[in-house]
Amino acid sequence: MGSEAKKRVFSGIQPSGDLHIGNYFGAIKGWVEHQSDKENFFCIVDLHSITVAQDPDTLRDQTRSAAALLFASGLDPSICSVFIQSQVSTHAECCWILNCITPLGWLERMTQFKDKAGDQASVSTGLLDYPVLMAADIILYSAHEVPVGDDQRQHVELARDIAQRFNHLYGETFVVPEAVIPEAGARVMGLNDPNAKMSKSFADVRGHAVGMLDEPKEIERSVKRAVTDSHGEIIFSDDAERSGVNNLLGIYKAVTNKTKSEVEKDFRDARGYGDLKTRVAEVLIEELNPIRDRYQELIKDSDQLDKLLARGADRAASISVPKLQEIKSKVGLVLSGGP
Ligand code: AQP
Repeated sequence: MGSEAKKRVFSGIQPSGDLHIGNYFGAIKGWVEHQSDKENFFCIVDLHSITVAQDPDTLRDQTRSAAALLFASGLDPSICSVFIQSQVSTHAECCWILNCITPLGWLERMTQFKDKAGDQASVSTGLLDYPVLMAADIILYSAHEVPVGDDQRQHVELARDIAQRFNHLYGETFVVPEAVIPEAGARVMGLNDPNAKMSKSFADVRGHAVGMLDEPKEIERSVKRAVTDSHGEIIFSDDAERSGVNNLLGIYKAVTNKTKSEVEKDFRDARGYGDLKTRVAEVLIEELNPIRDRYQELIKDSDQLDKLLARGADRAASISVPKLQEIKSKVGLVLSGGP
């Protein structure tokens, strides 16, 4: 198959904290597995991160760390464009134009906005506008597919609505993207609260998340502390009371790529939840050890990391700059150096 026939993929990750196994199984692992058969753009979305308060030095470190982790997880810079969102200015410019055709009500309905805004006294306009910037990220690249965890499904739906509205107002301009949600790992829940999604924002809460860079001892400790129940049976279940065990089985399934019945078979002779937790910790350690080792190498060589990111940003600009010119022209803006 020639590269022209390959489907284009765009996805992003916020450098808003330490990346965890939810980010890995919900997004990164799938990006790596399918990178050869697609044309890929993966973006560290630092502009999205500043929709909530960030310490500037910490944000810079986390942005570089997220980039190194993507490469360490197996993204190959010769076939994927990995770049930092704020280094390609088309994203913010396109977002402004899309803001002007997006009804406010569409944004006020977003559940992630409602969850994050919660009962905070002051919420930034950026937090409300988050999904429009995400729509700009995706449709600037004419991406067909957006591989994300289940929590981002509603935002991709909104990107589709915005693309369709623009096409309707100004003529065919954007590809209408599709969300691609993995079957296993689509929603990894907090180990301390299996009814809430594992999230970077709670990563400092003891026992909430397994970080992608956690040492084996920490992984064991977090998994051993995971909330379970008193039923004792190690099977998948939709029962909310059993969501802790379900989450641990889901993590095991995401690591091993086994079917549900194969996973349940693996635990048929287990002696209680102690055995389940030991095995889940073991497979996680096996999966994350080589990633952590490669990360340590990459993060040491900051010149090389900057070069890889500059290469990704150049490739991204080569697609998104002409697309932004087309958008500007369609809405009636005067282009510099042309009609
Ligand atoms: N718990 C999760 N289970 C499965 N997938 C998840 N993702 C995030 N959490 C889980 C997926 O990871 C990708 C990158 O997410 P993001 O960084 O853009 O933002 P997020 O979804 O808001 O992630 P967090 O960890 O909850 O960060 P904060 O706390 O900063 O908001 C996405 O594909 C997402 O679906």
